[in-house]
Amino acid sequence: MKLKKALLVVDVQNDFCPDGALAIPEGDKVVPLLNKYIKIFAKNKLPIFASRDWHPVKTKHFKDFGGSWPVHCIQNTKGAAFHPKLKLPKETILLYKGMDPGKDSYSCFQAEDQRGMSFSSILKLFAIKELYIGGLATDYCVRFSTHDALKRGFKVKLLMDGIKGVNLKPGDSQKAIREMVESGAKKTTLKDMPIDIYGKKLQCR
Ligand code: VGL
Ligand code: ZN
Repeated sequence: MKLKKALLVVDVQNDFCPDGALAIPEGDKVVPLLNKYIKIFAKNKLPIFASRDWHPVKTKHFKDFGGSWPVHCIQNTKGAAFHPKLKLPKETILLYKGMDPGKDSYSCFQAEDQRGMSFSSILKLFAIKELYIGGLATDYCVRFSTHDALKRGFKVKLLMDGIKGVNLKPGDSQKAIREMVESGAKKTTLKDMPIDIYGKKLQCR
């Protein structure tokens, strides 16, 4: 069966890249790979979503207010901007998450577009059945988004060459990957993509 696919690029923002406020080791390494996935989806006229962690100045998500994290991805700051080398086409659907000052939210299923439409409503509108998920961080937003997607009945392809983790504890990312796969996510890499630049068209309704 051919399922309608979409790409979800998670939180590829300056603060999650080297020199950022919550730097993920080699976080920026995903950028050229994700740009290739973006090109494939754009060529095939399939939806591309890009989320941003988008926090208010005061939130329980931050250490200063009882949470786990240094201050990062404050709305409309350079730290919250996409990595400058990430090439998002103008049709990209932008998602925002983490605006609630009262709680942590890591999943893109708690994200919304600029008009306040939830990610799941948009997926429904486009009749998307399968999500290709990459970005940052493997052990947080990618993990929570993947589990939520699977719980809601979406198929998930995890972009193994397009994810990097925080690893607060060593091995967190490996554990996250193992759990995502156990829950039904399938691993994929760029060279597995049935893409036109490799001589085959991406099959899709
Ligand atoms: C994230 C840590 C803190 C994420 C967000 O999007 O993965 N991680 N805030
Ligand atoms: Zn955050």
